[in-house]
Amino acid sequence: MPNHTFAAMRQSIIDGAPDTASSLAQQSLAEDIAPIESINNGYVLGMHNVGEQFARGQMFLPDMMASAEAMRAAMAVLDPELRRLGAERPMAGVVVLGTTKGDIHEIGKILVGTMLTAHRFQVHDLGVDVASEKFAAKAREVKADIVGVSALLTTTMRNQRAVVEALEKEGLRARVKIIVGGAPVTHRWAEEIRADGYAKDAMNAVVLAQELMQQKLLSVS
Ligand code: B12
Repeated sequence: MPNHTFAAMRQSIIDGAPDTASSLAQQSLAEDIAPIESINNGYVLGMHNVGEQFARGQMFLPDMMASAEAMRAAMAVLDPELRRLGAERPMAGVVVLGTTKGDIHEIGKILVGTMLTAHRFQVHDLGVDVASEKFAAKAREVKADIVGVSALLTTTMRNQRAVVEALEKEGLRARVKIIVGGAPVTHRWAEEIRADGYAKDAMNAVVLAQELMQQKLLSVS
């Protein structure tokens, strides 16, 4: 796809223009562009720009909400295609995913879920503002291999630790791997809270999940 189309995708997010974001996504599918290319080279770059402008005080909350809406409009078009690409093959593992308590950021988490699904994981998305006990209960119910916890605020990161503790308390920690992510999260933080891994974006989350499944299989055999 020509670079100017990726640039237009990026701009549609900055402008908070859902209709443009959506029609560019439709156009990209018609042109056989892999959805992940449009996400990584177009839309997500727009989201990064919005975050930077917000941090500098050049954009305000309503702008950020409009951008999130545009991102959702694009994802609504691309998501079914990503899922279709992953649905036709056997399952790679079971993942429970959610955003921590007190945090309503969902775009990155949805993207991680979509990419995992596209790579044959069965994903149970608990949504946003999820209590740690709920992560643990769902992990037990669906016999999860992996629990993924997203946090976008420095104030809600500590709730990722609460999820680790909830799984420990439920006696699930030995068989469930925990992965964490979100803009303020780091490798170091993951280690500190005794999670099993951190990934900086959705593609790396897939690689991490695949590695952890490998480890799980080796430890069983
Ligand atoms: C969009 C947005 C919003 C939207 C969210 C809409 C929605 N439905 O999700 C709205 C407008 C609601 C919002 C609200 C707020 N926001 Co806001 N928001 C953002 C923004 C601009 C983009 C986030 C985003 O969607 N990024 C795009 C996705 C694709 O990236 P991502 O989320 O980082 O996810 C990727 C990786 O992190 C990783 N990942 C994510 N989750 C996981 C999970 C796992 C398991 C793994 C492995 C990986 C992984 O993979 C993802 C895909 O590649 C960020 C800026 C930024 N730089 O992050 C601010 C930002 C996160 N928000 C911020 C703030 C302050 C707020 C508010 C407190 C503002 C306010 N005054 O009310 C509220 C908080 C509301 C709440 N209680 O949660 C600050 C946080 C500062 C801080 N250090 O804590 C930021 C950093 C902006 C800034 N620069 O100041 N926000």
